[in-house]
Amino acid sequence: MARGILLINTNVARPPVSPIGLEYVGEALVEAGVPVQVLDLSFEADWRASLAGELAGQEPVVVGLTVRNTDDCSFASRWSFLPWLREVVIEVRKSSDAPVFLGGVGFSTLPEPVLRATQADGGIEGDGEEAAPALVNSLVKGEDITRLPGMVYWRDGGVVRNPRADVDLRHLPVPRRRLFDNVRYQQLGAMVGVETKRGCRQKCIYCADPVARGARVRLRPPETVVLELRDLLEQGVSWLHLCDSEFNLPLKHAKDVCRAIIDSGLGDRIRWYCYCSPVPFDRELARLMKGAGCGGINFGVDSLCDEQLQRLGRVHSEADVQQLVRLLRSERINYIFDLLIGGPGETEETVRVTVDRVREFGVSLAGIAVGVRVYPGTPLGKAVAGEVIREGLYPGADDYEQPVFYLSPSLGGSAGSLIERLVGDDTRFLTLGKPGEEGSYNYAGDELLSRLIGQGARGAYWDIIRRHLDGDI
Ligand code: B12
Repeated sequence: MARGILLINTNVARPPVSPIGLEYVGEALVEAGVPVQVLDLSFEADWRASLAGELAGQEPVVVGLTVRNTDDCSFASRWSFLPWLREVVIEVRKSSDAPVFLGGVGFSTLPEPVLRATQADGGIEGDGEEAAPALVNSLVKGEDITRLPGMVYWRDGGVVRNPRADVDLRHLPVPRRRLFDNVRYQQLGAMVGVETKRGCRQKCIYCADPVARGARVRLRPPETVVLELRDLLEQGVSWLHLCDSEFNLPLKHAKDVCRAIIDSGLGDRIRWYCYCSPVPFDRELARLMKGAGCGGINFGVDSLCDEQLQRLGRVHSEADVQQLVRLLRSERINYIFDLLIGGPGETEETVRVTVDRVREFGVSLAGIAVGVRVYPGTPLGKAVAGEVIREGLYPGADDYEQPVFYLSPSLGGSAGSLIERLVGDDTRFLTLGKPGEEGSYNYAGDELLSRLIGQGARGAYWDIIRRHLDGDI
């Protein structure tokens, strides 16, 4: 391959998630005139042979791997994907002398630990649309890459991280979405991703989003979102998942995007799912979202106990959530509430209050994750680094190459049995357990979910699990 790049999707979890991040980078590279080759390991039965075949007789300037997930973020399984990524890096090096560079939201969340664990040559932190073409051009010209924004590289055995440069989404061309086989992803039950913005200015103490994407919110013009949706639909892709961390932040943008979809006539031809914050969420938004094809919403509720919500840095209250439930019910919106149990200050009492209120408010479906993933750079990570928090860490936070979790010491070893006791056999609760466990909504390798999809089930994975537990499928 002449002076180009080989992009490899390393996310092989089932049910699958299409590699939107790598596709956006790839389309930007094509736009910049860089020869692009892609290899999607998600579809390769013998990935070593496919990799060797792809590299045979080729001399790419660089090989780019996307690192979407560092692990499954479940305290119950603590399944790290870094050993797998290390294997891919080793395998690439058997067939090529090209440097191996990493990128992706998982990489951007933990750049140094991921680089150390995989021993790749470097990586790009944050947005890839401008950084990847800059990297290839610098390598082609033999220029120094250590000055490029977002570059993460080795120097004298240490890892150096250059400040990130956020792309202005208003000026990006509409991605063509033709580098990866999104139709095949959809056939395997994936909801194909689309973004409407990047960045989040909320201050939730555990969340890595402001770390990985920045705290400045950058909006895509709604018309370009619609053009991308229309193009995907013309290719046969109609099941979608928005990749915004919270679709309703800011509220006006969410409404503008929905109105643009409705005005374009796409609302009843596509079905999409998304994440939302419990506030701000009003009736107008609910109606617009439905009209624009929204099939279900995953709300990051975390807790239904005000003191705990404040400790987590959340801005909503239990009263806001109660009001939200009424609104969702009256507008017949399909939803799940994500609960996060075990943060700093959590006690058996605050957990009991939360579980009781799920029933009292009449919440139709709630997913419970026990144990908070700790990331450096978040308020929680900083409290751990500053030794403000010393207990409740699993394993210790001196080794971020392992997934690190925090669990409030006052719950300690009894958290699992406490949840079992409080929830009983109430099927309105799912738990973030190991992939494939009955009632678990861990999607990183869920055979039951894959089987249900194989039998024709479609939609958000939590919705498929819910319908299965209800005996509908
Ligand atoms: C939407 C979403 C989902 C949807 C996916 C639907 C879909 N079709 O995409 C669903 C609900 C299915 C889902 C599931 C899971 N998810 Co999820 N998800 C997200 C979310 C909100 C968006 C990800 C995304 O696509 N972003 C948009 C793209 C464009 O951005 P990007 O990938 O970062 O790519 C950019 C750059 O990173 C860079 N880049 C990307 N690749 C490369 C490669 C190179 C070489 C370079 C140079 C640059 C580069 O350029 C791109 C463009 O600028 C993120 C949180 C977030 N805000 O990012 C979590 C997130 C990625 N998910 C996460 C997790 C843990 C999971 C699950 C494992 C949970 C579980 N146990 O079930 C599963 C995994 C499923 C799977 N098979 O992978 C974590 C990963 C954290 C970590 N430590 O790695 C995140 C970060 C959320 C969080 N903070 O906890 N998820």
